[in-house]
Amino acid sequence: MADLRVYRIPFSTNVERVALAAGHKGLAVEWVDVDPDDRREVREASGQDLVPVAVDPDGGRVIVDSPRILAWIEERWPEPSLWPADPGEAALADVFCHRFNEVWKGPPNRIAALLGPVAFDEGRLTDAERRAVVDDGERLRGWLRRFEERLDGQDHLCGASFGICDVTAYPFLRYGLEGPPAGDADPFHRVLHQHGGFDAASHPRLAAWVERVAQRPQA
Ligand SMILES: N[C@@H](CCC(=O)N[C@@H](CS)C(=O)NCC(=O)O)C(=O)O
Repeated sequence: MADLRVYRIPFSTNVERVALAAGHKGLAVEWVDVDPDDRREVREASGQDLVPVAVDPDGGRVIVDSPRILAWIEERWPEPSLWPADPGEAALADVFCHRFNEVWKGPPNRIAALLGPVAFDEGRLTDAERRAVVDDGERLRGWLRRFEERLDGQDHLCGASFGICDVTAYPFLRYGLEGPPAGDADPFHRVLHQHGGFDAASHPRLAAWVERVAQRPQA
């Protein structure tokens, strides 16, 4: 029997967080593949449309929102840990993840909303919208420098070991290096690559970190 059941859609960044966390802990996940254009199954299970949704097969507890799912996984299967053992470091890791979710995602989300899900045509933007895209792109690229600095002398965002900061950030930052894979038409991922792109020459430590985390097991 699987340790947990998780609803997913293809190429979902937030689902990949759960796959990385479960892989780290050696958990068996029963994946429920959902048609991105037909969310009835997710809605019936959780009362909302977004994935990931995790279900505890024993208790039937349903958890939505990837940060909550990750916290639940850590509580239920504490070893190997995703959070640093030192309480102060663990608190800082939480601050990082909160900021990543609440602040870092802002610019690419705003750019994707302006460009629209299909058209992706910057030519039809007003001057003010185009300036907003430029500003948000600069913000995103500016923050890349901070990740590069953070990785000076350490292999992972939380410190020496792989942990919750890597799980939280990798599924998004990877698009800066790699670009969306074939079949991934999500405009948000395209924005991450076009406006937050980097390579081994511009950001060697960040690029090496993407390659390193890509080797991690995923459930
Ligand atoms: N805060 C939620 C966001 C979940 C979310 O936005 N999921 C995306 C996939 S990564 C989704 O289901 N989007 C709806 C859609 O693509 O139609 C989390 O972290 O799990």
